[in-house]
Amino acid sequence: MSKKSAKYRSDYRAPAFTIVKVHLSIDLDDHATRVHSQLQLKRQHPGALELDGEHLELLELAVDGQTRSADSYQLTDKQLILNDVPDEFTLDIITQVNPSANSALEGLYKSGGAFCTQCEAEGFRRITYYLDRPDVLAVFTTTLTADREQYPYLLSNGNLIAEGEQDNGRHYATWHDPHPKPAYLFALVAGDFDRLEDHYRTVEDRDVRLELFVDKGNLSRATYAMESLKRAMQWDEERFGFAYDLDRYMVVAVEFFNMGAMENKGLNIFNSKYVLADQATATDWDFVHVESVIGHEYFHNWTGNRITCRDWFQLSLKEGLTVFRDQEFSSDLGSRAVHRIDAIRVMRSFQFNEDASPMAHPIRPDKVIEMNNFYTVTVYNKGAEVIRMLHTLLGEQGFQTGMQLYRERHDGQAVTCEDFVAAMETANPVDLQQFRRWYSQAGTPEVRIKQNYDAEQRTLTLNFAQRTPATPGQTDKAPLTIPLLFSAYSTTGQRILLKGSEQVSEHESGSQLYVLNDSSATLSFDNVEEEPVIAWLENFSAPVKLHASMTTAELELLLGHAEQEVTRWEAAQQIYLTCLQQAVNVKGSAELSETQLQALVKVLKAPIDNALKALIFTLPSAEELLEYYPTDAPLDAIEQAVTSLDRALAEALVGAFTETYNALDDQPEDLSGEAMADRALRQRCLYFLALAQPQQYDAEVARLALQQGNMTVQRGALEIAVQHQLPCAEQVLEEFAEQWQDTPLVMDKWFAVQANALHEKTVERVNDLLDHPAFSLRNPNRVYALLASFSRNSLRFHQQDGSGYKLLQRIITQLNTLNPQVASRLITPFMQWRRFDTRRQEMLKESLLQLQQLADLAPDLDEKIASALEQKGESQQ
Ligand code: B3K
Ligand code: ZN
Repeated sequence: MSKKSAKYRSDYRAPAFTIVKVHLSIDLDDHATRVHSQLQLKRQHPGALELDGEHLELLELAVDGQTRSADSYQLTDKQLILNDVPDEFTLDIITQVNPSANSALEGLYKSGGAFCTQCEAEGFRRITYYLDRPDVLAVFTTTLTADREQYPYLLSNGNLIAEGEQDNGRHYATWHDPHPKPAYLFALVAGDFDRLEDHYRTVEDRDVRLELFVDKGNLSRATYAMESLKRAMQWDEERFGFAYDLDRYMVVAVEFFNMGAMENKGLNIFNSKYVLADQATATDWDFVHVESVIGHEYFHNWTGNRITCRDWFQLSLKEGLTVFRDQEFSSDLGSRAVHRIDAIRVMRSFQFNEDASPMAHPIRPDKVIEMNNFYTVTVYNKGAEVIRMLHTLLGEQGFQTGMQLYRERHDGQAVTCEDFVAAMETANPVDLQQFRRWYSQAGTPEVRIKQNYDAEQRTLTLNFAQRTPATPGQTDKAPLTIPLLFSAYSTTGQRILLKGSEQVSEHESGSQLYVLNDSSATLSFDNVEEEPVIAWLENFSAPVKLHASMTTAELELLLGHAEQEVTRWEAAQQIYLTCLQQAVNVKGSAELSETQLQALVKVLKAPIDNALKALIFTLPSAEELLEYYPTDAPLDAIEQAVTSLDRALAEALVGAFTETYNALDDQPEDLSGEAMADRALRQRCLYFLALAQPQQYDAEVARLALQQGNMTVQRGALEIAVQHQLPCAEQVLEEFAEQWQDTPLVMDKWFAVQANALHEKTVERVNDLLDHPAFSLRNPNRVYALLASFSRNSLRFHQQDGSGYKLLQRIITQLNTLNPQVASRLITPFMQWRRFDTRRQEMLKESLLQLQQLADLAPDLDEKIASALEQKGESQQ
């Protein structure tokens, strides 16, 4: 087994050489693509020239035009090393690769009929030998040659500077990108597409040609992405002062792609899932994500491309910041509360889980074996929360001043997270020394708040304590800077300002702000008329777990009266969670009290955003509940609790749900926020109605699931039919598949709905679906739809008999050689094996051990399995 060795952040060394210019000439062929790379190198430090290269066949090598024989360099399966070279010289390298055999989808590969690339993080080394590291910035010129008929479009980064015909039916195009960039931002695409063109005039008066390339026949499904792109360009100018810097911006949608999308300079490559959208085939959720991913990749042009990372340990420098930017973009354009709730749920359902797992890492990791394993919810989403805390502490204006300084200082450079924080600190009157710990410490901090009111003295005392549990390799945690946004209310629901403490300020969000810095602290307030009800951690102002024991009466008050929408939602979540936990503790059914039910009915009737109502009526998932049981997780009791709470709510509120459902118009064509909100609420009502009255709603659900025109409605009904196992379920599944067999993105939904189902037949069903003619392990979207969905369906994955484990182990084994990145994403639920009962622990561990024995175990899996099996408490360092 060839083991990949670990790299440490502290070992960073600048390279001996830099590459000033690159000219790539790529002769595209399905099986034997030839790459001629001409590099202009310049020495920066003493040492040999060490080029990275993997899965390449070296055909020729010349230094300043002189061919080098094999004994003048060292060649391994990972590197090409030249010892004896001048300080400045030209290096010509000719290599050959086989794109058709590339099922890992990293480097140059074929997606359907098109050639495309994915170079981040370390894929460029699968195209040619190179200094494949983000701190080497070069100016790229790229000439592509390919068969004219099969590949009419030849695209690469920058501006098109030449094109022409050859006499053998082939043609060529030369692209030049004036902005120096690291190799991970290189891209090429060759294929036959439908093309959508538009223009955008920047605030700097640059006329930018916008082009979207999609598979033939899909042009009408590209317009939403194009409109989103223009909105993103304008938003970035208005809110951040960043304008686009090339005359062309191209987006290509491909079907085979490991992730969401890639921000290659001037030539984004996208998973078609985040480009193609029309009402008939995409859900409202899809539209929202198309806009946010289009925005995300566009925003990288400044945060990632113009200012890039010095090394991959700094990934959050560009990802945390860019996620924050895309979240703000979505929030400025749509409902801020709805987007915030979405982000909070990602943190609680996935990031907290990662923080509690053997792969826990700080947002800026210290040790990496396979970089692809670190494109995580921690680096991305917790990274964005860290940026958001800075924003909370500095305010919008202070934050933007810091951003401008960051740009002035570092435009055109490859920098570190420290450089970012330093710019924020210089631009503002603030000391961020302690705040920096968010970059180095892993784990989810826990904050405890105790409230004491002395009615006689009219004083209020608040006690705070924070603690971060140990994570692998980090046993002692220091206290963090934790911004706590809060609002206090009187018992009649009036807002009260807590005054008299210098440590509390009024924040621009409307909440009050207290910054907890120490491991424990106390705040006192005099002249407080009555004991207030305090909503803490408003807007999830820090990525922490909060323990502030609230009574249900207090939560009901916040649900009904809180000014901030997110706080109302949070109160509902806490009410549900309390019920669920009580049920789990007694291994019984969950029940809601009469006053709780009344408070919820009031919400349904209140004049608030229907999208918020829909979210309030989305109960915490089994996965969220699992977070509260770090050992010996009581899966059966959790299942009983969540299913019984669903039913209790459904049965108690039939009347209110019926009324709401009937009052909401169904406007399938409308994409406004309001129409989306109505659909979301209708879907929630129908979910509960079909649960309470399956016979009565069977026909309605079947009709909606099969009536074409609006995929939100269709998919929603399909999910209800399958989830509740309505009489119509099988028939509806069959007909839905017939309707959509030629639309891959819709078929993904069909697979996912079945894998997500909570009922016991799911494992068997997923097993059967592996043999479905539309299923393929080579298509990541399909694998994620069926198997990532299943792996996140904790109750079914952990089914007692171990059948879920066996199923996923078998798939990971196959993907280990086929596509290690995808395999590695699927292993997540095995990582937490220590959290379950002895029997499950044994089975999960056995699967891990068997996977570890695979003859050609990929480093992606090797790294995760080794950390999962490490003795508890053993250091990862
Ligand atoms: N930067 C890419 C992710 C690349 C992942 C490589 N395994 C997409 C994004 O975050 O925008
Ligand atoms: Zn990104």
